[in-house]
Amino acid sequence: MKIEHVTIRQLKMRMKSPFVTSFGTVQTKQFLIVEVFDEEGLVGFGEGVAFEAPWYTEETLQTSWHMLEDFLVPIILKSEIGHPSEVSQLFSSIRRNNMAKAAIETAIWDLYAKQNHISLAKALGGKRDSIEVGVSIGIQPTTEQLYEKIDHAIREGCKRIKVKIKPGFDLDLISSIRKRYPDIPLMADANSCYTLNDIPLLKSLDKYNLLMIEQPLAADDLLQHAKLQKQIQTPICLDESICSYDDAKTAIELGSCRVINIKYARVGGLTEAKKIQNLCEDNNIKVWCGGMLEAGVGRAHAIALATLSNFTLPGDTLGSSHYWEEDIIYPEVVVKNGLIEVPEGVGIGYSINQKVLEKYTVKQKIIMQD
Ligand code: OSB
Ligand code: MG
Repeated sequence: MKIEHVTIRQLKMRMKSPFVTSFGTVQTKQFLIVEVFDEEGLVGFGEGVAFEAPWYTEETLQTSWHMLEDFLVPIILKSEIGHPSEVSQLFSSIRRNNMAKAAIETAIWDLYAKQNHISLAKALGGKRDSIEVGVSIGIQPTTEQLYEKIDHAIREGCKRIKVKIKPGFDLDLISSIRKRYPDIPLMADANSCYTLNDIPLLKSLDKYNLLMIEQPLAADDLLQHAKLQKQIQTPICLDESICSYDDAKTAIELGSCRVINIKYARVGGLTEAKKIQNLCEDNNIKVWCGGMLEAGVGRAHAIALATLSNFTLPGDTLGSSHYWEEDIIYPEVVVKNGLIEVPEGVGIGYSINQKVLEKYTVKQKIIMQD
């Protein structure tokens, strides 16, 4: 395929409630939507999910825009692409910047699926017609508010509950949740806020029967995670540490984790995400699909990814209305009894609500072949 032109948009949308982690808070969410057009006028959509500040990875909204405009889009416009799985290779001269790469790589996957009249899930080799959903609850101002969120998630049928922890909001928090909800499938996400000095604390979490603890240590601490996993029973799930297939391979070889949270954006796109899920499948590492508080386009890509065979655990991919008053896609993503039905339509399987898209666009640029 040949890409005829590309549009990059920056959108600004307000989330229903702020999302707080050990390092940052997001409420007004700015993100990118990339549209790739072929010569017939078909269009594929991708979402750039980097936040405004680099607390989750080193990328930001602005670095993504810069990478796309000045490097990634020009490469795409001058290439003949046989299959979307070739795109990450085209970007091999550009280091990291995975979320920027994923924004356009996923758009090309969507376009490819549309050109071939199949769903993105099918194009990826997906095996499921529905996916299981969990909830990720940010740090709450009070324990009462946290309980309210948990109660709500249980009522909605969420298949597992993840709570964010940070120093000072960890042991007592988990202990009181367990007292109140002895049997819920519960896990904790630390977003890298502990060090090996916290081994005693992390060990004492073992008695609360957590499904896993997500990213307890720093993103580049694969060796330390391996040391920690030897000393705690709770399975470690890596998130920020896994930015590529090679990272996953190293982590598995070292024994740094038993579970991986795969986010296509963090690893540079759907092709790399698929390679990681295959590697994990061959090595008995469980995986699930993480979230980046996406709007509809990014959410649709995550849903398609989660149909692959090794995504056996519920992901952080709730419905549109959990995050937004109105989404940029229709129909919106809906969760029923903790499940999302995978759409059967072509490409991402959801249509773009052009009016809503325009309404929240704060900046846009069309880049043509020269
Ligand atoms: O660590 O998984 C994370 C949100 C933003 C950045 C990092 C993370 C998260 C979440 C929420 O946990 C996932 C979601 O609901 O989209
Ligand atoms: Mg995480």
